[in-house]
Amino acid sequence: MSILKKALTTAALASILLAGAAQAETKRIALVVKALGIGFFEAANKGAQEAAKELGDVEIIYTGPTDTTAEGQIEVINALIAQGVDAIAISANDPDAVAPALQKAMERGITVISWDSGVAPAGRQMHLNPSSSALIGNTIIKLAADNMPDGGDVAVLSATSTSTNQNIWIEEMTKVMGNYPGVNLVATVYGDDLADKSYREAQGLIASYPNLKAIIAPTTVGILAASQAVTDAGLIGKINVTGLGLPSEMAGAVESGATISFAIWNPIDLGYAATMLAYNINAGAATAPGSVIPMGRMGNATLDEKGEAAMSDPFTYDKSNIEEFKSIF
Ligand code: RAM
Repeated sequence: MSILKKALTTAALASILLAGAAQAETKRIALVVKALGIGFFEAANKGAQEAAKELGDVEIIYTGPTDTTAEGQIEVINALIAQGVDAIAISANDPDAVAPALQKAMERGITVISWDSGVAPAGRQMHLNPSSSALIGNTIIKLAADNMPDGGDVAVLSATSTSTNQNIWIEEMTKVMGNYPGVNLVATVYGDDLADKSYREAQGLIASYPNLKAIIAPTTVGILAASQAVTDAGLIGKINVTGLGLPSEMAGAVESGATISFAIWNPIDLGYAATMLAYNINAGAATAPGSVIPMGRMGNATLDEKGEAAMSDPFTYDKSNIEEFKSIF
């Protein structure tokens, strides 16, 4: 073999080996969402992709069931275990039902964290809350009460009845209802984060409670559907729809007056932070209470005694600022 040929062969071999090594080192992080087709999670995926790009050696698998069920998520988790992914970062439809499948994943060496909607501690290594749950609970009732000077009836339109995050926020909200003496919570209904079911549930509230002054929907799917139901019923100005929404989806409702104001944190940042945490835990970061785990441009997460951390405060949107944010998320 000529020297030149030998050099070429060696170079080719080396590049094949290098390519193989690079491939083996790529970390596959699955972002498991409550259901596909929800704008909030698509925005979170943008943040996850941004984190992957920044980290360089990460592939994001954005996945979830077609509707917001724990059964659907369990199927997804089992498929991810079979694929041998490196990490799973899940927003859970039920804190307990998905835990056994996630325990199986951890037994196989897969890093598991929850974000947005939590998993019971036994089923994950940590949980990232978007914000303080108490602050979110306070915010959603305040948004309604501040526009009800004479008090009156309010109802909650939530996501699923097993959704960890909405249930905690509603619980935190009811704890502070005493601060709003004239405001009565008359019902809590569930639209399952499905647009059509949420719309029908909002119609049901409107029909059942003629004195309703506000619908509080702590879900981006619910708030949009409720604002449409109120608009279609000709009740803008009578029933204010508030809660947690995306500026991109709620701009029309704010313009029409169906929604005076609503709140949310940045879902892109949340997906970015969850990805950074999954990556760093997979790389060996500790998850004992008190551990500090870096989240790239989002700073550090400090785990509390329940293995939870919070990202940032919710922000309120209304006519004065929605234009600025509706093209971002
Ligand atoms: C929906 C989902 C999500 C929640 C937001 C506010 O998109 O239920 O879990 O965080 O609303």
